[in-house]
Amino acid sequence: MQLTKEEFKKRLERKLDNYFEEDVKSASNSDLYAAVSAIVRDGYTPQWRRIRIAETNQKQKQVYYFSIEFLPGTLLKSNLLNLGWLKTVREALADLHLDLDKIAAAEPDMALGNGGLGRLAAAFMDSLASTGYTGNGNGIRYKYGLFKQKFVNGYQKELPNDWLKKEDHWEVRRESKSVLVRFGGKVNMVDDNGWMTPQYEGERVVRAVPYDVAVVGYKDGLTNTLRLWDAEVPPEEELNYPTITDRRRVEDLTSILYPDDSNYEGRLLRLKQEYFFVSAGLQSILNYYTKDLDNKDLTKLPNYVAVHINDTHPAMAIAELMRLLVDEHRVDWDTAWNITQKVMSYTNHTIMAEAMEKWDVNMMSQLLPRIMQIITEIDRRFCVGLKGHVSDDVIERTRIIKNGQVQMAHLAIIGSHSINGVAALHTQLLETKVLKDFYNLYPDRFNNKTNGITLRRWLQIANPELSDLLDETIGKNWRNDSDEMLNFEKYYHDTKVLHKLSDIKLDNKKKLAKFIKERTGIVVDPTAIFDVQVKRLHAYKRQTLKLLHILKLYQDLKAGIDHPKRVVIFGAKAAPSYVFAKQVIKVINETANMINNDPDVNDKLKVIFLEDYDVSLAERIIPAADVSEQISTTTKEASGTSNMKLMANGALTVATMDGANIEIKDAVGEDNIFSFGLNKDQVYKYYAEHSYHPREMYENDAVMKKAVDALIDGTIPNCSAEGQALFNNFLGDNEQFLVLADFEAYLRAQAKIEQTWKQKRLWEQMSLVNIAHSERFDVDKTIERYAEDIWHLKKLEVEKAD
Ligand code: 26V
Repeated sequence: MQLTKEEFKKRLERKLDNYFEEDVKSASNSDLYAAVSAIVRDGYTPQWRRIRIAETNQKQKQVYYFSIEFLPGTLLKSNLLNLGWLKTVREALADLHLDLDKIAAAEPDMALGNGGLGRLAAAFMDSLASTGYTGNGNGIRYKYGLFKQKFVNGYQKELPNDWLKKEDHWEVRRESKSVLVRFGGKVNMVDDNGWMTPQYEGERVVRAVPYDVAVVGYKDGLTNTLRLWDAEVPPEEELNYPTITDRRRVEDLTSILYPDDSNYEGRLLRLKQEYFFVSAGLQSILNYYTKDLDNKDLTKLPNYVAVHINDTHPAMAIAELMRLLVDEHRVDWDTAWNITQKVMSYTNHTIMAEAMEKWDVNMMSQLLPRIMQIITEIDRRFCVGLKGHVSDDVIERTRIIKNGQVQMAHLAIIGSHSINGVAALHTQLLETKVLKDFYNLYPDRFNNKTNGITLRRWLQIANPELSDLLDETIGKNWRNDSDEMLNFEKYYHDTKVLHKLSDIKLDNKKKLAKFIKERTGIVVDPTAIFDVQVKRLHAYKRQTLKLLHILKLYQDLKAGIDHPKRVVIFGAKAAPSYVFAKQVIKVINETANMINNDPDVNDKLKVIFLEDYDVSLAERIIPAADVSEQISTTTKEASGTSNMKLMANGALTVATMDGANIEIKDAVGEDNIFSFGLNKDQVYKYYAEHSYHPREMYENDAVMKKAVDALIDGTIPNCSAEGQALFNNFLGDNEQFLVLADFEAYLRAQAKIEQTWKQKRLWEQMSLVNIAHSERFDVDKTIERYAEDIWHLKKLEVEKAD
């Protein structure tokens, strides 16, 4: 659909007049945002409808991506880009003396996710639409997104993120698609004409109302749907919810996103949330299948429907589909199980034992009595099926219900035809360590799908200057076909291109420096190394290792040992209940304060911890990064995705050989990455032999000792308790993340970074190689592999509108 500048201006005037009785000169950025987003909506709505009709007519198989988190960030610019309007609109606004970036900044981030897992789900949505597959998201419309982070005296404080305050401009409430979800009560099985049917007594009924968000594919892509469910009191049940407290309890179901992505907590509300969106999603799929597609033969369901379980949070989908098939559609158990396994597939996103979901049998029985019965039956049949074929030990280790708990990962694996990890190493560790027993049982179900990122957002939108340089050198088609980015490597010796690359980076750094000044009051030098670590705060991600490096640099500078100028930039939220992570934030903030105000350091080193890291902030930081910190303890980071975004923007990676870092190294070659640290075998050896004795390392390494002692010897003001906590943690024999074991190697890698930085041309060349090879992590490639290997999808054929 073409849009000219003049046409856009006309529409803008009309919208402003209709909505706000304002004109272009008087309207606020927030008014302008509302008007421009309305024009965008008008732009995609006809196509959205047309595609839904085409889907129903062609009866192509569709995937439904079930995820308890979706983290799209803002949508205005990405919808403009995907409609092919971004440039026109930017220019038209500029003609009117308006700045698209300022208008777009009025959009609140849709932060319905914690980190990697939620962001990946959003990237998959964008990619399915862009590559032409019919893929629907199914999730929860949280009233409050991930908390807003503030620092008060260096401590993290959490504030509610009321993103719906100003109403969301993209969602459409689809009341007609509402369904009912039942909780609690008692269930009795009664014989109804020979079919054992559940009869419910005293259950609570909640109405699930979908809010649909259009997912606009790039250029000639599809317009798909992200369906987010809200909980309401059903109008016909109002008498059962007489008090405000009763009603609030229903609405609370979808009010908050759990802000923890590290520790499993068996909270009833979370279990309710999981069942709520799973049941609503599956009911809506079956309604579509039996009514819109008019298909009564449920054995054919796997030819039309794939349901993907994003981590274990939606794993109850397996039991709920069984319930719907057996109880409501009267399909016999074996047939229903066959259908379920063919429909379901599951991705694992973490190997951290403490994040593995296990629900208490009693809790589940009370909240979801019929689901618990079904899971018990699945478990029983699983054990019976294996008896005599494998040892009883294996059965005990793999069964779903153990020690009064339901192991959600086991349910997900047993009920799916595909189980994948998110990077080669991660999948390998699932197969050989964490899920070894299952791998022995079902080797064919396991496969790897390395994560990807949407280059549309992280290059085209976040870094338009670099995108233009790619256009000028390799031509524009990389925007449709990322393979072509490899041609950028041909400019390895092209001085002009290398200069341009460094000019673009400097320009992005100036913009970030300005932003840092506005936000923090701190002045940073854009010519310094911008050294970036952006990700959730976790012990395993080792922001602490970076902290020790900072302390070492500081001590050097104080002692007159010179280093190239460096600005270390952190962005990280800690789960509100994660004490250690919050202590790390406090110590980093106090360290930053000390260094940034020490005249001896003479601006050679600055430490900036930006508040409230989210997708929008990532879009500012990542294009300005020189160094990408990917320093998790090897074996702990399933994949990582900020590593890919930073690489695509020309940052050089300093990395342990963990997660997708290994694949980055494979792509760019040893010489274009700074790799360091323990390998997986060394890490496992420490664990197996209990041979990690950090105190010895500390006693025997004067440099390490000095850096670590800074935590407790009064060097860093105002954080003696937190400093002591970190100190004790590092020196304990049971410190799992082996921070001190990697310290020396990390310093060496950083020294190499400094040397390379001094060779400007080499740095630019390495940066260029990284940009060129980021094509490997284009999410569209990841999606093609899911579509082909797991979901078995074909592309939808749509006629062009004009
Ligand atoms: C786990 C849990 C467990 C306790 C309950 C709350 C909760 C909420 C979310 C999660 C999922 C965390 C897992 C996660 O985000 N994993 C990240 O997934 C990325 C995408 O695959 C991957 O790049 C990161 O390496 C991985 O840490």
